[in-house]
Amino acid sequence: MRIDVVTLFPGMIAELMEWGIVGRAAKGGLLGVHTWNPRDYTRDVHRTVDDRPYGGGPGMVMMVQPLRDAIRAARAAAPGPARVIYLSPQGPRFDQARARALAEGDARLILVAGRYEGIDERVLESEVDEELSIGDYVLTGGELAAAVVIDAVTRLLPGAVGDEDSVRQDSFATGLLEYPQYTRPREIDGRAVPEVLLGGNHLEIEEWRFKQAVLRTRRRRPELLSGLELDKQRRRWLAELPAEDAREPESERTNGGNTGTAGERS
Ligand code: 4G1
Repeated sequence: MRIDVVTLFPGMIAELMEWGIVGRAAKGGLLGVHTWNPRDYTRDVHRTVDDRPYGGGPGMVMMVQPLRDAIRAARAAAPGPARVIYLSPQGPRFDQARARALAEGDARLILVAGRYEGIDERVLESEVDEELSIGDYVLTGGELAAAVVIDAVTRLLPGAVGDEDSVRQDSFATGLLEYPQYTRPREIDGRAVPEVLLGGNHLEIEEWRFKQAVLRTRRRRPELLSGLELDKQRRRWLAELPAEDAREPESERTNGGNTGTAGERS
């Protein structure tokens, strides 16, 4: 898959391409990422990329001409359909379903990362096909949002993750949060690994993990349970759970009220 990123800070995207599964996908040719810097499309000696907002007020807006030329250059760089996506707090939330749709679609992606107070509304209207937001908080730029999209989409490309099974079974693919994980040692400060995981009874382990995942999801993210689709086995296991679960220890969900205040015992 080809992904183009229009950004004033291409180094932020280049860094992402060096590491882990995304790095391997890029090196293996599964993923091709190209960056387009509006600064390279400026025409003045100062290479200006920002401009003042009409109406006044604080902050600057991305200058129209360099941004527009960079987006158009990205569009022209390869044939075939492209989706120009502006990462923006005004967009619908980017979630796993959207990641799947982008990974499975035929269109290549052109991700536009904003800076300053964002982009001119008319550039949005004429050059951008859709907007996506990674969440509700203030950022200094759209690059991290673009990185989130690249990461989430890349791991869904066939062959990107070594173990396809882990992609199929992971949280959101199953519709549930993850069950608790344990590794060596068998005991830490008197806290043992649950016995069932040591027994080697794979059906029993699968049942325990499923029930743990449901209990966690019900307590922490109950809204995820509404659309859940289960096979016969899992429907049976679900029916065995108590209607209201015995309280998960608070320490599993929070930091136990530890505010980090020096000298406080939690
Ligand atoms: C108003 C957050 C402004 C931010 C309200 C999630 C945030 C891109 C995202 C902002 C950005 C809220 C995102 C804000 C983002 C222009 C340059 C927009 C950076 C910019 C809640 C600054 N998902 N934010 N404005 O953060 O690009 O994609």
